[in-house]
Amino acid sequence: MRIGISCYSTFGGSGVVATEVGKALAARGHEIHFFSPSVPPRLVGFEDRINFHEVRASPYPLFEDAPFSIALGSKIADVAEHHGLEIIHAHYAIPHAMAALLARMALGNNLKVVTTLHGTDITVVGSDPSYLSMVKMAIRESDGVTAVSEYLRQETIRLFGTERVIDVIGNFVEPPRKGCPECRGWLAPKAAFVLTHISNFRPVKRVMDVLKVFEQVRKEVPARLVMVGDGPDRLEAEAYCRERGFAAEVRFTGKQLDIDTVLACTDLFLLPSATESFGLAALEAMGHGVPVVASRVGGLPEVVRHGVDGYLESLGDVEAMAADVLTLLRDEPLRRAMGEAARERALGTFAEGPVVDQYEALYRRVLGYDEAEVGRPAGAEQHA
Ligand code: GMT
Repeated sequence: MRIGISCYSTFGGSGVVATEVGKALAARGHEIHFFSPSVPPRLVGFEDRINFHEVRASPYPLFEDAPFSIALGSKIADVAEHHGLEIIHAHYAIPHAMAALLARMALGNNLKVVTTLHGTDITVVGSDPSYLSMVKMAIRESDGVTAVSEYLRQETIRLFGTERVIDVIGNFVEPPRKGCPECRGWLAPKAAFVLTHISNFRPVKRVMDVLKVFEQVRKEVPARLVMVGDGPDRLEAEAYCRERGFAAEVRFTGKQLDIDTVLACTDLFLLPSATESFGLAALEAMGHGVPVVASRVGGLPEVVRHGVDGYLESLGDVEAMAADVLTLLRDEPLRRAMGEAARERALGTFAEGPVVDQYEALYRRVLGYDEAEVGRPAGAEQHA
């Protein structure tokens, strides 16, 4: 198949998932065209059948903001026409799904649109009155819609009152690369435990809860906290560590592409988010055999099993989270058993192959490949 993928080029999970799905599809023989304002961080290296199209909205004195959605729709339509794209897969509804629908219109309906809902495109921004009608329209008009968890599927139905079929296709992790033996020494003294948090430091991630949990833990056991990522709440977080006198025990690394190296040095992962449709960062930690302590919100219970791969506590209950962390740090056999269960779950239930199979099956369904042997678009034979 010839497939377009539009996504954000930030470090966020939706861009990561879109890039990894595209790479896996290319490895299976499909032709992939990525659309984004810049190269997504995980799209490194030169690989066969992978193409990248930079999307730029030209400025004009009349525009308050250059209209990115129109530039994206235009680029998709152009590439679809000249490269014979059959499908455009929009990751994150705003504005990718609307731009894909515009491109489909421009092409006289000669393009199928699949939209993957990732979370805040529904739960936070999507339900904002300034976007609601358009997100609703995108869900209704896409040829296929997926949500990354059952929670997100149900939230979409609740918030948008849609009756359309939404397939749940979860996220995945690849087996982690080996860590770097010296790195642990850079992060913590020999006897200290390493706790890690990875996010975009937006209010929804509740980074102050991460610090409050750590503040309690450090009083009981030697530990270091690694804060990976960047975003609006970083300054407040750094100031808090200084004011409370434990700044030397917290390392703010900023954005990191190589999270495998950090996770390979980690004893426990913290994710106390206000909401999380899936929690890809938690799954990535689990892939490294790292147990997770998180809030019991959104789709997190579909990823982390309470008492098996880690612990889930009520939103904002930093006391309970700190107690869980201490239980795990003080009981090495328990920590190892939970880490092993987490690794098995991540690399088994959330393995790449079955997830990519589901996306491929969805594309075939929207293209009608399974119904009609005759009249399939040219080039489809090798994937029949
Ligand atoms: O948090 C965001 O708004 C960013 C978004 C993203 O682009 O990474 O995250 C969402 O998509 C991820 C990938 O599917 C999920 O793992 C995250 O749980 C989800 N974030 C939220 O629901 C807060």
